[in-house]
Amino acid sequence: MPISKDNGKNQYQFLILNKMKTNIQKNSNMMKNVFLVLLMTVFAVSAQGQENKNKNAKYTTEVNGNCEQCQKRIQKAAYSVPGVKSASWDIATHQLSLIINEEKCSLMDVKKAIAKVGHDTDSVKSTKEDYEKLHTCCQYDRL
Ligand SMILES: [Cu+2]
Repeated sequence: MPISKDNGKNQYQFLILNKMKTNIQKNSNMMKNVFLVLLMTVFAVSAQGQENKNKNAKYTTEVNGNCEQCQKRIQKAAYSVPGVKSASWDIATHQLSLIINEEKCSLMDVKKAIAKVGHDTDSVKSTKEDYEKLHTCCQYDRL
């Protein structure tokens, strides 16, 4: 009889140990799940960040200027900005057509570079000094 009594006690201990084991397993599974969810969130956020950036964003924007020399100067300034793939300024319409990689630059960066060489854009204007550095034939009428 004492044997079976011991057996009963051992079985009980065994059951408790097993329950503890499953609890530990459940907890580590839960930790794995929490980790996976965190990982997926990080991926989702970084993927979204890149989705918003267009590698071939097209823009048309107004830039003031006069002649062929202005055209060269404006286009050269635009191409000096990393990420500018195409820049073409029309003498007659004053429209600058751009294709830019928005992972590397923004339209604002291009406008700043153009204003720096003396040409006013719709939102970024040249300083008086930068404008006056232009050849007199290139000094367009400022609005
Ligand atoms: Cu000019």
